[in-house]
Amino acid sequence: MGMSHAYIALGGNLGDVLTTFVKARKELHALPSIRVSASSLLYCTAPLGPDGQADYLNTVVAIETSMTPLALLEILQGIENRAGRVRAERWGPRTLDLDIISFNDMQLESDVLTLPHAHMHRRQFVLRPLCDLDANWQHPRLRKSARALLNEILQGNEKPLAEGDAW
Ligand code: A4P
Ligand code: MG
Repeated sequence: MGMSHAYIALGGNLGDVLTTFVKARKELHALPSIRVSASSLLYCTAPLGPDGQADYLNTVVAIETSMTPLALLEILQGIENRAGRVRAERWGPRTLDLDIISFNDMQLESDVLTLPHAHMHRRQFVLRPLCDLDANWQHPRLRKSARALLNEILQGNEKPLAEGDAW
């Protein structure tokens, strides 16, 4: 059985987000086809998108899986739904968002799945936790490391995230 390596970003800004993250990580790890191998620190981040929403919590976990990317996406959507996710406005508040950041060094652009995640290289709330886990991770299309992508954002004068916490 071939094992793949993937990074999953967790985000949320509604309800008890930390408890939701802990539950989601447990649900993932409990699946026979997924092993959660590492968790980054947990960051409190200013909302990107419509004004007036609460700050987000963001983190990234590393997994080993025997699943295909599409099967993994379905599993993640099931976990989001059980966490009370309601899809309303784009980039609006949510209890739990689970995005596949990368899957091996696969490059994919389909209606349902883009790999690596289409916006990951422009988001500190993804790159900073990813750097906790592997700053040398290479974006397969941009051919730049997570650290280099994060440095580009910081050089554009975006305020660095506050220190993260273990969870
Ligand atoms: N989809 C395509 N590629 C992927 C992928 N790599 N991983 C499709 C997961 N899903 C992927 O997502 C819409 C569709 O994207 C899915 O049906 C899937 O087929 P969604 O989760 O239903 O809707 P969404 O979350 O509103 O859209 P999206 O694009 O995931 O939103 P974003 O871009 O993730 O933005 N601010 C802070 N500080 N922190 C955050 O985490 N998150 C968002 C959500 C906005 N602002 C934020 C944060
Ligand atoms: Mg999403």
